[in-house]
Amino acid sequence: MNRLSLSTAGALLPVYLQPQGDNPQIGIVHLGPGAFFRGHQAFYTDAAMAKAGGDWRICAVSMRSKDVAEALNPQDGLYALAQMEQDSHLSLIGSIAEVLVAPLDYLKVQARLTAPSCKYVTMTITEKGYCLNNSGELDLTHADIAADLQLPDAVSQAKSAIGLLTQALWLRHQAGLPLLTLMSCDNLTDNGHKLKAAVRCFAANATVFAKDVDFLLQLTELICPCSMVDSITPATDDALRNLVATRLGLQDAWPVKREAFCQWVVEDILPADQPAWRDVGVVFTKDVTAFEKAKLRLLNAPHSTLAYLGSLLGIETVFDAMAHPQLSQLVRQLVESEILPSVPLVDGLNLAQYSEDIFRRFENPSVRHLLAQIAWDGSQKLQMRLLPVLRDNLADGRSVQLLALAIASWLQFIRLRAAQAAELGEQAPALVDPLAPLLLATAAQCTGDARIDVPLWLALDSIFSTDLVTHTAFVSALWQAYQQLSPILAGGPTDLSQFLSGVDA
Ligand code: CS2
Repeated sequence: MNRLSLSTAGALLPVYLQPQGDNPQIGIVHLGPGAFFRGHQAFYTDAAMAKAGGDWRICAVSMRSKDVAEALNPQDGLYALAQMEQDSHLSLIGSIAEVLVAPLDYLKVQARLTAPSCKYVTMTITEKGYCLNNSGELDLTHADIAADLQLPDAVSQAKSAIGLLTQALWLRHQAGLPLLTLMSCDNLTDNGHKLKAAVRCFAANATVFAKDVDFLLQLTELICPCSMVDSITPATDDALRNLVATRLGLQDAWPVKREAFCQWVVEDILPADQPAWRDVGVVFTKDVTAFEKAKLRLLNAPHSTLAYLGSLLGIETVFDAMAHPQLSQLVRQLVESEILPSVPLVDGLNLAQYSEDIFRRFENPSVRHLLAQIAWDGSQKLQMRLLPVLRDNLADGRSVQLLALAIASWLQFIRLRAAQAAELGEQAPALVDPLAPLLLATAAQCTGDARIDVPLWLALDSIFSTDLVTHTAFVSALWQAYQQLSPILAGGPTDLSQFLSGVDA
């Protein structure tokens, strides 16, 4: 079977890549070419070019791994996107022109970022990729940031995305080119504002840039719109590769699958020269904050809760977790009684219906979304998904019992991973988290007794800040939930009814 490429795709090619098409140039660089990006921003940009043309092809840049580059470059950047509902809809996405690997192609990456034709940088680098501390500011003590701040010039290889972006902005400044528009497409609250502040903070502290007053001043003009991104995108598997081969008759090394639902809400501050995203369903609005909060609290918070509690019960996917009567009732109760009251109203959006629709999406049998994938990077994700709700509820005197249960289930999940590592060695599922060494070292001191364990966990000030650690309502709820979960980890009964009955009205 032929491999997918410009020469084998024929009529499947998007119109702008057809022989009579515009053959558009690169106008966007994207950092973090993961499956989510390829099912979301790359999808919208593909549709925008098909609809209205423009030089908006994407140079995708991987900050670490060469896997995506090795899969897509032999396919001229082409790949299939499957929208998984009852019948899976397949389309060919042509918006990615090439995939570069920063550690291997650094100067080429910088050349793309400093090209006059490049206008935008979009990014999906995950919560940890911004190297922020638990107050959401650039962590100057983060190993990658500390190293990048000391780089002797603007072309030496930076490890962090923030370092790479600041270098590119400075090189454009030196060349008299306009700044790039930087678009965070990650699940962070105030993602655009945090990104802008991080770049400015980096520039003000970097040996190379700190004295360049003009540049620091120009960075006050940097455009970094906030955005809310949403589409459930499980990891690619061989079943998908086979489906694509059967349906297209071409071999695609790395297709992508997601649910049909897809949403992008962007703060309406982009320069006039922009891809026709608003013509293909992207929502532009003055204030994205309420949308972000609604999505992070009503989708991502329950997702993480299902991931940790479900993993403790030995459940594998979101669909299976929602089919577990007690677990689905528990997560619905968490949303109804503790999360929904903390979500600010969104114009034109019925929050209760929005939440119900999200549970429907979790119950989609065609989307096999592994809890283990959602469980990654808990130390970063909780800062955005659960701790802000917890703080709001503590401040407003609302219940935090189920929120504490969600956090306790994450702590017990870390113990589960530690126990699996001790038992299975290399075969064990890894604890994927930038703070894994610290978390596993803490788990190693734990016994399952909340009196001993909870103080150890709360001592992790890179996760739990003083306002939470000193709040008795939270600490006692966490203590209680942790104590009730320990038997499950020890192979005891997996009855969750104890958590359902204890909930304050
Ligand atoms: C998930 C998200 O992996 C995770 O942490 O909660 O990727 C989620 O599927 C997306 O945010 C949905 O838009």
